[in-house]
Amino acid sequence: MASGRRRPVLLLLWAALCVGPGLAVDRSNFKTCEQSGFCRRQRALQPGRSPYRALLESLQLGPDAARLQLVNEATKVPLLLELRGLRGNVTRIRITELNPPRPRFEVPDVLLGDAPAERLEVSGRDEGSLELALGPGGTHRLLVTGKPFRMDLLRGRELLCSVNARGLLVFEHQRQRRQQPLTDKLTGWVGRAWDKISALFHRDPPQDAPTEEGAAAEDGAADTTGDTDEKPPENEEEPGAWEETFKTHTDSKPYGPTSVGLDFSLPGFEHVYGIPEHAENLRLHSTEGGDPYRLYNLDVFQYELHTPMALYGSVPLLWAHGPPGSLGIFWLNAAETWVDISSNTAGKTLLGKLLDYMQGGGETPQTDVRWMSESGVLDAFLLLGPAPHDVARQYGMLTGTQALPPLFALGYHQSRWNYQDEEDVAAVERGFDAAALPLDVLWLDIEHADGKRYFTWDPARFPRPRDMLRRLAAKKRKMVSIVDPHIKVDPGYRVHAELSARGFYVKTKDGGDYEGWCWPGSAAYPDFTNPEMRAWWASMFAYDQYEGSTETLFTWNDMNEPSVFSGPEVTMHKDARHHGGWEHRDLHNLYGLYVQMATAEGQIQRSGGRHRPFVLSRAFFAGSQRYGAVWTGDNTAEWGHLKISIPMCLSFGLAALSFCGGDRRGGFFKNPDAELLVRWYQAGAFQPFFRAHAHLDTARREPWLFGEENAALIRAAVRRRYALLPFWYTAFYRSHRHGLPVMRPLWMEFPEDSATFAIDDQYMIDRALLVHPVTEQGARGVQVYLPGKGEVWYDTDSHQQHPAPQTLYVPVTMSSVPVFQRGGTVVPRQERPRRSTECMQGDPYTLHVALSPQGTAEGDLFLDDGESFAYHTDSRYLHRRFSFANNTLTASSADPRGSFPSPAWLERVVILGAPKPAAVVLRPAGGPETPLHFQHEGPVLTLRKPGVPIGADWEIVLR
Ligand code: NBV
Repeated sequence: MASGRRRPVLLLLWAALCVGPGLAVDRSNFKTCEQSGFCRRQRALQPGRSPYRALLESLQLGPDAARLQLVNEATKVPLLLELRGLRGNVTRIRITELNPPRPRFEVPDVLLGDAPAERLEVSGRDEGSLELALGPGGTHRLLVTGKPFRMDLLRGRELLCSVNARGLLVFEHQRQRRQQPLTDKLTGWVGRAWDKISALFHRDPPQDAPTEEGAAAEDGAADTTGDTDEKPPENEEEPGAWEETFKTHTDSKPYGPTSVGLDFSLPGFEHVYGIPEHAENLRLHSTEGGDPYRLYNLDVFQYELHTPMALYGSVPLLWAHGPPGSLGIFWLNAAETWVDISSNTAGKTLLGKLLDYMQGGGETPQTDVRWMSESGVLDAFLLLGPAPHDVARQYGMLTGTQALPPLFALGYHQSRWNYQDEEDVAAVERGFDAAALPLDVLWLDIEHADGKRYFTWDPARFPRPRDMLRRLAAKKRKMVSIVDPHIKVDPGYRVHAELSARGFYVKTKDGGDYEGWCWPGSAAYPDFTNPEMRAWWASMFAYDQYEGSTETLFTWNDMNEPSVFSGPEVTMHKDARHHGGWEHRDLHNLYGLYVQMATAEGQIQRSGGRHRPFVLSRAFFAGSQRYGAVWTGDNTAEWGHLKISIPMCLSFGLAALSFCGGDRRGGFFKNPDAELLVRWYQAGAFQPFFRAHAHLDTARREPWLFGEENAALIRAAVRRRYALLPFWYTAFYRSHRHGLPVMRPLWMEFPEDSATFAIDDQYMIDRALLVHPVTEQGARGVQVYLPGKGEVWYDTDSHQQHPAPQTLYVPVTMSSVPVFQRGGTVVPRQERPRRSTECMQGDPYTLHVALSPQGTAEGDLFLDDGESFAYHTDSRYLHRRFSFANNTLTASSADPRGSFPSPAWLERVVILGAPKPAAVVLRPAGGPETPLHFQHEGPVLTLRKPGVPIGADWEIVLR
């Protein structure tokens, strides 16, 4: 077939472009704020007096909201301000046009439903302002000032957040187009002519065109950025307001300028976090003097570190944390968005701050955040905490929590672009068995499909997919195949024929099917925003539709930003049309979420609603946590990329995306050396999604290819992961139930310890383990900060006890991954090495009890069948609690609603920090007391074979 013939040319091109030194993003493919019309317009507006006035006399108090009008004193256009106090300490601020000539886009399918609102009461009023009481018993107050419009949110007497205090509210109302400047006409004409030429070109492309870089290089050849900095005369529109060009692409903007923006001032807060996805430190930097952080889902080839550039996914949730507590700002807008951050302490050294303090306190630290979005309404939620766990719960209440993954998905995944054929798959699997390495899932990338026609198999390489899946399933292993959302335009391809016949593709502004260039060549893009299309897509996962699939085949959605090689910034034209007539501009950041949603739904349906899905997605938005896992995209085999995977996953976690990981095992691009590979495995084993993946042109790198010594180090890392699976699974259950991230910044657990606020090379898993992976080449030791005044930590290798707080130097060898268990916690483990997670079902448990200085500990264990929804629909689960106090370890039910007939039993209890007892006895509930064998060595007391069922109640007493 055509793409088959082209393959050698493509491969050569890839090889030339992708290997070798000096890989770097081509920044010219992506807009800066200056090149993005609305960002430039908004940023040109300096802080000052806001032109907006709140008409206080227009206030109407309804049962769910307070409504009042705002008016722009320059344009006289009225806006509607709606204020809601949502149950659970959340304030919602919504601003839209009072009389919109055309409805503006409001983000659907992200909020779980209308969160119950509390009635707001007027608690004070004078000529220029009014005060609304919020929260139970009026704990919070919202002071609305009329002229200029401003809002101050107070908790008691403490000011938490001011809105529009810097006067940066922008609401570009819909309008009639005024006189068009000649420059615009000319650039528009050139752009449209070029679009027509390139449309022709893309219908009949040259043989070697379909690469992302190819598209990029082609773009670079004709850079015709049309916007200028000239200020338009009064009666003309700002250049670019009604039509914008970027490189060779024209964005016809039939509705003109429609952007929205607002500033939030956060007194007392010096540290802000969140707004993934950026290849950045956890703590966000001031954007003064540079570009704002950008949220616009993009396929960024060979991304760089430490830039505010957009990446594959976006969650417009920002966290502030500091002495006032924690606070979140959730900006619900799916259009291109930029976020500016400034602070009065930015750039000041610690010494500078200290001097300020000594000279009378200096200024109160303050961070200012400014959001700017291209279209839609202004809809912001203030999550008022006050503790970090509260903010996480509040966000979970609004957008949902992490879907509980099937247990296998927490095991180890082996991927590569590409495993060549069925024999290659079998050989790799045999390799894992021979090397005694656990493995749960093997992955197939785009080459497995017939000419990149997803939902099919290459007949020569994968002639018997069902048999292949059955062979894997017999070993209790699964497979994931890739299903991308770009669909090959080929009338003989059933998926395309149906999508086009049903009118399910995204349309161009002129009403035809939108086509772009992607892996299969000319491709069209299903309109995932259309619920009917999503239902159809979901039906494609039925076993008789997706031929060759079985219940052990799961899905990977890649390129769903969506990636369009021939489109502006390698994505879809903003003036493309979706269901309901909405422009792509309005909902760009939602597209990827919908792809994952429809795919997950398909997997659920194919099992008759019984089984939990597993779908990995590259693009995401707020709410994506409900549909599966995400990863950090195409990283590079460099130490910096290994290091950045920690803060990236931490900021995903803050956005409720707990199921996150970077491409493990050495990075996607380039070839890692053995040291980097081993360190990557060790770090990956302690991150939620644990997958090895590699680019097509990299050398094969299955662990056994690096010699026995390195294979042994990797084996140890992977086995360590498997031993901790009960702990991971329980953490995921907590994340699912309560919205708490699995992988957490230290400050989430130690919110008062300011030494933790900027740490992002170590983190907590749930509340019990502190991990500091080795991410430096040639490291001989790492500095680990152990937080918590009056607490203790136990090194999980040496079991040595360390008091906190302190910074501890931990010497490391190639086998070390510094992990500490917090005193006062219990960690459940399953310590028998097995082939896969399914083989561990029913295996006995070991409890690691780490005592606090007070001699206490608490922990839990969640278990179920690991695959179905029965935990939810039929309460088929066990949630056990273990607590240690007064020399007694007690097992009880953490949730008596659940029951599950697990054959598993308790094999061992390891107690850290206990003095040597004279005797140890087991008291099963209702049974006779029996003595237990024990061993006491150094700080470790080991109790052998309590032998009680894991679901039973019992006590173990140390005498
Ligand atoms: O499908 C091929 C790759 C995939 O291996 C990778 O993980 C994705 O992030 N895909 C991107 C497309 C091409 C990348 C250069």
